[in-house]
Amino acid sequence: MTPNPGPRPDTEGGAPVGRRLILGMVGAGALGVAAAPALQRVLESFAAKDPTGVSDLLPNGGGFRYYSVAASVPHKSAADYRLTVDGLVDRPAGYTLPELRALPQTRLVRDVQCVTGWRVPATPFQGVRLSRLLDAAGVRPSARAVRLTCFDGTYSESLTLDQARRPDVLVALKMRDKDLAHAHGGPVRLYVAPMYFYKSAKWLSGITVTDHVEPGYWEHRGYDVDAWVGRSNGRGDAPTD
Ligand SMILES: Nc1nc2c(c(=O)[nH]1)N[C@H]1C(S)=C(S)[C@@H](COP(=O)(O)O)O[C@H]1N2
Ligand SMILES: [Mo]
Repeated sequence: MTPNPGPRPDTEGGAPVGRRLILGMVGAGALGVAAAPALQRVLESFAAKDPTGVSDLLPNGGGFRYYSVAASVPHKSAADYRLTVDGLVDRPAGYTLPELRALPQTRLVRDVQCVTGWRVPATPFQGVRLSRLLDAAGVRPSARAVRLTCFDGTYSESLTLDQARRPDVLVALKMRDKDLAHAHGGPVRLYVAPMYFYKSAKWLSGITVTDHVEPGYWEHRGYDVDAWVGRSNGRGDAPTD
């Protein structure tokens, strides 16, 4: 088993947009930049532990934190969203949102875990198995890995082909039984249930089959490519189609 990498310094929200958003939520922008990190930690620990459910009323409530390494991210609708599948495949493809919605959907309920320590229990995600899109594309024998790219223009992720073919890895269209909101990577994000949440690339736009693992954004910065959360996560109830 790959060693659990454990909690990391909270650098993922380092993009100023994350802090601006949280400050904006409580109307505390006037406190200034110096106070922002400390205030963010207080708000985050409140949101993570909140027994009252009040944080569910916040725009990114319910324990989730908004992360984006890109300063701004375009909005894509059913009219202009495309997911391309290319690389070492026999049949490259481009899927529209209606086409993805028309494919068989898989719903999983697992705990979300970020390496910086926050966790959201029992969160439903739903979408198309990545393995289905890979099978439709016809993966060539020389293929070993998958590279995921995002329409934020910055983030990327990677999986080995074996990881990508797991039944608990989805091209997700819904979270908590609602269409994925833009803040959570909508209209389409990757959802890698058994791994730390950084593997779940938001604003997914490309799936490229490769002959070796190309480390993703955070992996270039020291995170593990194999990001298994632990034995118990992702080994629970069987997925339902
Ligand atoms: N495109 C993109 N995807 C991303 C990230 C990001 O910055 N950009 N952050 C990752 C990390 S570290 C986490 S914990 C989750 C956060 O998802 P959320 O914003 O829906 O809570 O998204 C992951 N996917
Ligand atoms: Mo994360």
